[in-house]
Amino acid sequence: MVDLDVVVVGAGFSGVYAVHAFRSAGLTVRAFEAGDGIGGTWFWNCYPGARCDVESKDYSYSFSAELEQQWSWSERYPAQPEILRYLNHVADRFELWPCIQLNTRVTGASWDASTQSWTVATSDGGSVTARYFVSAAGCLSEFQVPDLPGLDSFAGPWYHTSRWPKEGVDFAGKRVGLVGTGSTGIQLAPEIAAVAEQLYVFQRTASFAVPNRNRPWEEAEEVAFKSRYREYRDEARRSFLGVPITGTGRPVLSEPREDVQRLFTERWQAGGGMPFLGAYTDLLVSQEANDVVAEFMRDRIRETVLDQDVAELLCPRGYPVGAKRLCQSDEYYAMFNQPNVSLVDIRSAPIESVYPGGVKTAADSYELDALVFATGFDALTGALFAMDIRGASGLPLRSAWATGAQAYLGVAAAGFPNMFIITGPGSPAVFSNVVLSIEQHVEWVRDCIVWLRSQGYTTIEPAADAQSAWMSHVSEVAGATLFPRADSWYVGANIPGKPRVFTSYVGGCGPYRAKCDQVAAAGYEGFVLGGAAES
Ligand code: NA7
Repeated sequence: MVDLDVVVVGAGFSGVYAVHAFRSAGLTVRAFEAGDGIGGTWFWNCYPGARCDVESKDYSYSFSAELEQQWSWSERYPAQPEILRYLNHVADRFELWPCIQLNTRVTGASWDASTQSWTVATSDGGSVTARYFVSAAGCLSEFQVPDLPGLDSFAGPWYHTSRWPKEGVDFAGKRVGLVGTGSTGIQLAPEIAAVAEQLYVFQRTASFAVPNRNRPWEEAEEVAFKSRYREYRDEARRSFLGVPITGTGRPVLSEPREDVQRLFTERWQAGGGMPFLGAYTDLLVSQEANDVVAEFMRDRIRETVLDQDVAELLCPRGYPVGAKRLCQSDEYYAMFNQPNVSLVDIRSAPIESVYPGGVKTAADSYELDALVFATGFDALTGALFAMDIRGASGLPLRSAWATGAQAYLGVAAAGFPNMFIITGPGSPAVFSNVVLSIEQHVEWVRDCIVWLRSQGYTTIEPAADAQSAWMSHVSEVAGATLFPRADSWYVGANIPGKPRVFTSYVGGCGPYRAKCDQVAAAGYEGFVLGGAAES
């Protein structure tokens, strides 16, 4: 006898919905969550300025029409506290709390072939057995702090944005160093600059950022999108990014220059990254086309930042726009016009060490009272490797994926029976409106488990050849784009020693969903099923 049908790791957007979906299908389920609250990435990343770069009307569950109608988002782009309130509302509304165990980290999970079940070990010393093991641990959970000599000697406090103190931090009158200028650093910097005596932004790579143009939702606007929410969600499910975007449908290189300038300007004024890069068909596949949008963006930086030396340093070069996650901010570039903000180029003069009073680079020393790392995550695989996951014959996941993650459809891995990964490597997750991608995976896994039961199967795992064919397809599709051309977390370049592999599916959410549905309709084609004989 196993304790549960399903163990779920994590209670962020994925885990919360997984609990609801599995329980509604009649399965017994428990989610273990390391935090003392639900929310996952939105629980941990509570630094000032944390905000989603997908609009709230999109970045929200679509599984319940009533929830959709009754919840009101206050702003176009939701801030972290509001997202957390939303997730807690969902947990209350659907009475999910009895199935969620907080303050409990899953430390390991091993497959037992004799009982066809997983034994899941937790940080409280406990263990449970379950027929299915579902990771909803998220793509951006394991944060990374650079290994800087002397960091331990720093006299002031230092923070990583993904473990921000819940009680907040008072930087008033302080000299603060911020390392990292990705989406997180760009959101946080203006908040620190608003109160600190001095902010030093240590930049290794300049980022492209489009404006948010964040604003409150007007009531009329909310009524309008809610009046056709169901149709809108259907369009979103079939769309490329999980958000319906209207582009010209034409390549930028074939357009008259004035038209291009006009359209980019319109979209720049309107704000948001997806409509901006979705304006033309070739921006993410042709370097020449990408150069057009890159130069437009660099011009906006030069226009905004008064000191042209600083502006040039802020102008990203050397990688295509969009090949690193496109950042969004209404304030970041203009912040450099404040007298208390300095940009420090650590590409030409890297940080050499931290000393009790500050940071020393190859060129200078900076006296600091506090240090902040917005240095990102061991993405996609980090949270999975943080657990000791062992599949058939005790095979560690770390070893199976030593040269790069491998997952059939991005949802299951050969050698790991009855294990599913919500938004795993090989899926479109991080290139999409991830909430819709989460729903699609959870519903697909739920339907799969229900089907297996109905057919009397007790095990499922991908066939190795189906998995390698899928990963080859993932890589082929990516190879036709500019995405693999940047040193980003998409390819693992931010983690020393991590194999450089691009493992996200960039063939579009709609086509991906169709493929998953087709696999299911064909009796889970590409999977090896077991146990029917014993039923
Ligand atoms: P990112 O996008 O990985 O950005 C991390 C930033 O930290 C980036 O500017 C890095 O520079 C910098 N970094 C990382 N390690 C170092 C070291 N050792 N020294 C100096 N600078 C460093 O993480 P975010 O948290 O901003 O965003 C992650 C995702 O969350 C984002 O894509 C959205 O999807 C939401 P680099 O570019 O590597 O030179």
